[in-house]
Amino acid sequence: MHLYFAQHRLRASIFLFCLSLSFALTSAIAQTAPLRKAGSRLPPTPKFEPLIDRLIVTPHPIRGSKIDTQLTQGKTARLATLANVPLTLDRKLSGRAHLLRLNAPVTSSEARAIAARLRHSGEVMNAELDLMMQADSVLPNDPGYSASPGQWHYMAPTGNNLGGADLPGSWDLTLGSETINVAVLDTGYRPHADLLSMLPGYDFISYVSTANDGDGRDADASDPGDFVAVGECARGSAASHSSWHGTHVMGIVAALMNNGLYGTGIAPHVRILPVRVLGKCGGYTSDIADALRWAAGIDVPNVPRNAYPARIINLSLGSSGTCSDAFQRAIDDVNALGAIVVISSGNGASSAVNQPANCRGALAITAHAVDGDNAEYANIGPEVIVSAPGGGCGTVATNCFSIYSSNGAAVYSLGNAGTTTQGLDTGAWKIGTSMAAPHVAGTIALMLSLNASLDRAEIISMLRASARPPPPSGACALVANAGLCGAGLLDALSTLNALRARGPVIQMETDSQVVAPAANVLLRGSVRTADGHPIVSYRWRAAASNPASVSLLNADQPVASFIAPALGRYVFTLEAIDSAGAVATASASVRINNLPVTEPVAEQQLGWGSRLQLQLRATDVDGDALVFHASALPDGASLSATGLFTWSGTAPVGSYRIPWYASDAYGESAQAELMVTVSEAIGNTEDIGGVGNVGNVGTINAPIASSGGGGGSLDGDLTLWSLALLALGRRIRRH
Ligand SMILES: [Ca+2]
Ligand SMILES: [Ca+2]
Ligand SMILES: [Ca+2]
Ligand SMILES: [Ca+2]
Repeated sequence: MHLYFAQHRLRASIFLFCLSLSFALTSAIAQTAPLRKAGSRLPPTPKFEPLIDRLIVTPHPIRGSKIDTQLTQGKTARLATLANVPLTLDRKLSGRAHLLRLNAPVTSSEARAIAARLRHSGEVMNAELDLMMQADSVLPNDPGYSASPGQWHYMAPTGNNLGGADLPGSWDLTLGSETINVAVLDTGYRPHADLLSMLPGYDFISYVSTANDGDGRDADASDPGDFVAVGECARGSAASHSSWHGTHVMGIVAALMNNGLYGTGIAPHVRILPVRVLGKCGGYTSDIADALRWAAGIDVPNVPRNAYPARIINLSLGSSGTCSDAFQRAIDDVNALGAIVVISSGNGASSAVNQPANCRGALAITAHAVDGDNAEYANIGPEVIVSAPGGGCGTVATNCFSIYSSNGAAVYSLGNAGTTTQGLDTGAWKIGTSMAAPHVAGTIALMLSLNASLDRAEIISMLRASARPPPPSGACALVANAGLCGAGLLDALSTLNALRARGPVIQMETDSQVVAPAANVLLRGSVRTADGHPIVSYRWRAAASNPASVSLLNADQPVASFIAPALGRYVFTLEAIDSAGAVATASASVRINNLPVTEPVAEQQLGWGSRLQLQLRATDVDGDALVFHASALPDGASLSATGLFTWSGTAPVGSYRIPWYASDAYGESAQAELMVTVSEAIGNTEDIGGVGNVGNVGTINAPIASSGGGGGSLDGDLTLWSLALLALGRRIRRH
């Protein structure tokens, strides 16, 4: 076994030598191992939200006010008309509430719109979704988490999976805090349905040919793809598809949990700061060193200051060689600010850790397979802190290929279907030390969410002390490798338990609130103390970066409060000190959300059979994106999510009141009514507008058959058509 291992490392060193020659001009490459054995066990890629088929509706308490006290089948029918969906009364609940059923499940966003229509009708006091609650024990429902082999790399170590990072128990303590920022220096990000919106990052790639986005450095850190043709990176280098490597790494840190999509991340509530440093063929040391400093909040010439400094910086990249001076000085600078730099050890199958993971002050992370054995590709060395799941085959496995399904499993996270430029969202399996590093970055994010006062040395010491020993049959148990694999296998739950033994930790019960202006906002931290050490002091403080000052009530208690200002996002930090003098701090964020405001629309006149098209408008002082919707639209009318209302007046002559809504991202809606009078007018009423001077597109008198969007011109055909419709219309109206 030992002999095999020695030969293996020797072969790998020759390979590495060739690799470093072919990449002589390229400083750093993403450390995803090639997916040589990509299996067929992909979990299904869902394209839907969770489905909802029940609503809880509460009538008004006092008789005589619209729908009161008790729902009946008749009143339910009226609500169905208002909501514009079939509804049936299921049963009466406690506290005047009633359970209504939709006749078919709808997506949760549709269900929210239906509930909003009922609330805004004023007919009932409240309407809300009958949501499935989760047990306090957090087990993700995301399909990619539990599909076989699923996200084995997060699970508790058991059976054939000795490599799991032991997250499920950790998630009972925290899912991360929205106030913890994790910078990911990588290929940039793809906007993905399973990733929360990114913090405003930066693209540090100076060289246009590497950048592949048409220019040098810029403020858009999205990933345009890093596909290369044969010979593009070096003479004879292979072609490859776009990797979407950064999106995969970000998904491991913070993919959303319990949203029914893909898998989950380790710390789904933390925010990702995307910093783009890798493009076609890799990225340069000069750009990466600048990006390291910027990510931590240090100014870089000709780049706007980073408004969201990160405590944790993940680099899943590197190249062979000793730590360059440029990297060492950048890491020294960010460590001095308290930032923690987590770096993959490299995929050279070598006993030397790549740079910059081998720099002083970096947390070098090697990778292991599902069985806990050091991965066959993973570099090891004295700089390694711990090993984390990277997938692939273990080093000592002699028949990994044949038992791939249990021993060679890859790490499941987020990807993109595009082979060159971007395509649709996907899940993706990848293997490499690139995947191991973000497991540690995510775990540190959980630690800092429970206690942001921890310093680098304490974090390293807890990660090491709580690591599990590597399996005795694996490469890291060999005498020849003593001291080269770090302290063992990452164990998130043991690490968080070590954190709790050290002193108090804070579970922020109001981690991230959205409130209305002038609301009385409660800030609620619950503190878990270490044995025998009660808390002697609490102190809430407002962050210096808040947009305005607020006065905090009960700032020396675990629950403080303040009155919400008119606008903006506020951060507050709770500090708790126990009787042994141990300190914990944690932060909570509060976003003030205002209702959207609709712009008035003048009454519209529509000749029967003509086509009305107009842009409805609304504003949101918070800058939220708005979604338009309507209930009970007349036949032939439609309203797009962007507010484009279109109607051919084929309903009977008369006046129509059409309620419409604009909703922001937090489910707050403004209601307005569009008044349309359909008249018998013959000919062409080239009138309308009615939206004042805000760019309405007016009424277009055009044949329905050519309603592709252009304005109609009054030509002979149109006149004939109008007359024909008029005749048809009269015939209909006689019935
Ligand atoms: Ca650019
Ligand atoms: Ca860019
Ligand atoms: Ca998910
Ligand atoms: Ca808003």
